[in-house]
Amino acid sequence: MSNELLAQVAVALASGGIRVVDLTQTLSPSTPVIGLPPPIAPSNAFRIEEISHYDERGPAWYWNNISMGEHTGTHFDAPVHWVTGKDYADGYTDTLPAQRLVAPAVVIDCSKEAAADERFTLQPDHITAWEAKHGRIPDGAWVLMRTDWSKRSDPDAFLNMKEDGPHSPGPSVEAMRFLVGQRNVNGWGVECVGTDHGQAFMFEPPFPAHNMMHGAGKLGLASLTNLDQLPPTGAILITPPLKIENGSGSPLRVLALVGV
Ligand code: 23J
Ligand code: MN
Repeated sequence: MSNELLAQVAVALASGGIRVVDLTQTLSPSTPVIGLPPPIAPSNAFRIEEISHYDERGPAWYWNNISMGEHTGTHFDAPVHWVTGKDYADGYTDTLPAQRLVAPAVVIDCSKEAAADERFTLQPDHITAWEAKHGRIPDGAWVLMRTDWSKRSDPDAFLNMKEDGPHSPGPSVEAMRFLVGQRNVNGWGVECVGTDHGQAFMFEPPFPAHNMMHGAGKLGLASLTNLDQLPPTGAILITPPLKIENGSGSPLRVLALVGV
């Protein structure tokens, strides 16, 4: 049976019956990086240096050296990223079960709310209203918060740092408590620079998406784009992070399979 299913998937991929949507932002030196106030240590931006470009340094080849913080651009948050997830032996980039890296996704469209209020906070009510329309969030599914925030191409507008911290949408403590306690999700994904609300440093507990999701062994995806090209249910995400030894996360390519 599963061989037949895969054969059908192969035909659909070849014929365009399954569309592959790229949910990844291009990685460049101007890719925005999360800003945390001193004395908190900063994360390095993406750097790229040419090794050779079909020249005297390497006559027939082009390649680069790259470096960056693990949490740069479109990236994966592993459970051990947060202190609440530190004891998951299978919570590192190199120990996560591969089975969790291909999973269904649901998309909660908050684009109108985020356009009206750049500090829009997702509540459990929004999730249950979504479920009343689209059905219960399936076990093992990613929950993705669409805000159209990725359409902010200017890095300053994307980070939207103000005197009282970043103004960007994200989930409430109660929304995270609901998804972690009442549903069996694979993880939580967003379009903003991090999985938490811009003001989440002031929430109780602080950074609930990180604190509660990773505390429950769940995964995170940040700086996603093209969520407006996904259906509310039915997409399948392919999200393998780099297999960094003892890694807390990594930049990655996120692909969605979508039925046409
Ligand atoms: C470290 C501290 C706070 C936050 C983050 C990292 C992230 O958003 C991240 O990329 O994991 S909020
Ligand atoms: Mn991160």
